[in-house]
Amino acid sequence: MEPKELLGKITDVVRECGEIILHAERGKSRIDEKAGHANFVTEYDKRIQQILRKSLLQILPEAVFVGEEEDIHASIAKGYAFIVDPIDGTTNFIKDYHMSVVSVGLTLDGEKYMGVVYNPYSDEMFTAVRGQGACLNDGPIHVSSQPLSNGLVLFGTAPYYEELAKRSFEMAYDYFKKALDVRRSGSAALDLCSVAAGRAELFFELSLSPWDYVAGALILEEAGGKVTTLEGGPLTLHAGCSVLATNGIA
Ligand code: 2AM
Ligand code: CA
Repeated sequence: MEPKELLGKITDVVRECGEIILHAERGKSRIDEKAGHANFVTEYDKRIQQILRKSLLQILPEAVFVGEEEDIHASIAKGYAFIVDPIDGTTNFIKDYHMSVVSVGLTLDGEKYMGVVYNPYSDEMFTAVRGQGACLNDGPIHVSSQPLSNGLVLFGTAPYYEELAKRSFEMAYDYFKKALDVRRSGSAALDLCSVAAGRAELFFELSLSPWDYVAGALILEEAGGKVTTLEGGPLTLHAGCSVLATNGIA
């Protein structure tokens, strides 16, 4: 299938899932706590993941499917693999904070190939195909050319690993002193897209999972940004790692 056709089919599915987030019946969503501090899952996370699994595998039946709400350890080294977060920003969703996205990454032979991140609250569809640039809705996007001193720093607090909290806030304080200000959205996928769209200059979080960053990392790279672990190595796509994303200058 042509990349453009494939991307179109994926964005159609993701948009439908965004509608479910928008029209979720507040209060009817049963909340379960997963392992770790502030690590929640709702019926909607599970329901949207089921829809994504069914619809995405209809588009590419040969693909492996890895989703946040299932403990799947399938190999992504060969062929296509969808790496999916049905709701990135689940705590925001529970609080009705309007800062949650659907994130679908597609890898090919273990490399990032396509990324789709949809914010239903703002109706913003971020997309990228490897080697073809990144888009927001129908237009191309590019990272900013601002230095850190004139930049916004986004960060995640890795809230389910309490032992990382102190270091997260120390780093945030260091960046706060060097940059214009800091922000914390609660969705790593959205933060990566915000740097990609030139709305912020840097994002970091000490521990994330592949479904939080595969799609957003490709979108950022295709928008001209740079993303590595905090140590400067490549992000791992089969297992979690830390994330440091910049516009390439900050
Ligand atoms: P979520 O909303 O899909 O759970 C918040 O700091 C960021 O970390 C969000 O993108 C959040 O995704 C993600 N996150 C939540 N729980 C996590 C976990 N157990 N491991 C890694 N990342 C997680
Ligand atoms: Ca999630």
